[in-house]
Amino acid sequence: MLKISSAEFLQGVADLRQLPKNTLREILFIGRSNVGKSSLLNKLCNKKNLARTSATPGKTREINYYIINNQFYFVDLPGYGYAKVPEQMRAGWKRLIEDFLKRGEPISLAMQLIDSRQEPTPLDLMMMDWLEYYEVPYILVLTKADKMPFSKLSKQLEAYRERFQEQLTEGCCHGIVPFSIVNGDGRQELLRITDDHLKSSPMKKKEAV
Ligand SMILES: Nc1nc2c(ncn2[C@@H]2O[C@H](COP(=O)(O)OP(=O)(O)OP(=O)(O)O)[C@@H](O)[C@H]2O)c(=O)[nH]1
Ligand SMILES: [Mg+2]
Repeated sequence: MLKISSAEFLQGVADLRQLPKNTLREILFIGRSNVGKSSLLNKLCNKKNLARTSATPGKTREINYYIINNQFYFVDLPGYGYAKVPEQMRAGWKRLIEDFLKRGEPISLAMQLIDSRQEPTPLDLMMMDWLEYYEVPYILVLTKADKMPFSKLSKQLEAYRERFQEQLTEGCCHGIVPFSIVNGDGRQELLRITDDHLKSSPMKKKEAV
């Protein structure tokens, strides 16, 4: 089980030239604005105000790097699908995220967040296509699970499993996990999956010259 003993904000990145110099394994948090990315990151670290959360969508504009246990990064990606964002900025976002995913090696796992009460949006599906295309291992996290009665949540989980069966069996999807910051559901499982992926995808050491 992964134990998080330290978590610190490192830097915000608006441009890939600003990526941290120290290349470490990355766990990504992806999803539309307001889906609960920053909340999930805080809950995993058990730190209330590590990542800024907000009831106003579109607050996280940059790719935010957090260093965990001085060993790997949690990376909070800017949320998408916020209606008030101008078209030009949206194009910039697409380019940034696609270039970001293309880097391949440092990315151990992406958590693709979707509100448990909703169907995936066209942008969620596009993101999942990108993750498959660039062969990034990912899991679907169904957020705000506390807002659904248990029976409905089970049905929704089943529906997601059926819908994404191909991604689960032949693609890069490694699981679908309901999650809630209110009761902590899913936290242990996400920490376990994170740990597995960090262990199974060690960074290739640079050849000594
Ligand atoms: N009930 C409930 N509310 C949640 C949960 N997760 C997040 N929220 C709320 O949803 C709102 C948005 O959460 P954030 O974590 O800021 O969302 P985000 O995805 O980081 O949003 P952006 O930074 O705008 O992309 C906040 O008001 C949170 O308190 C959850 O599991 N349960
Ligand atoms: Mg956020």
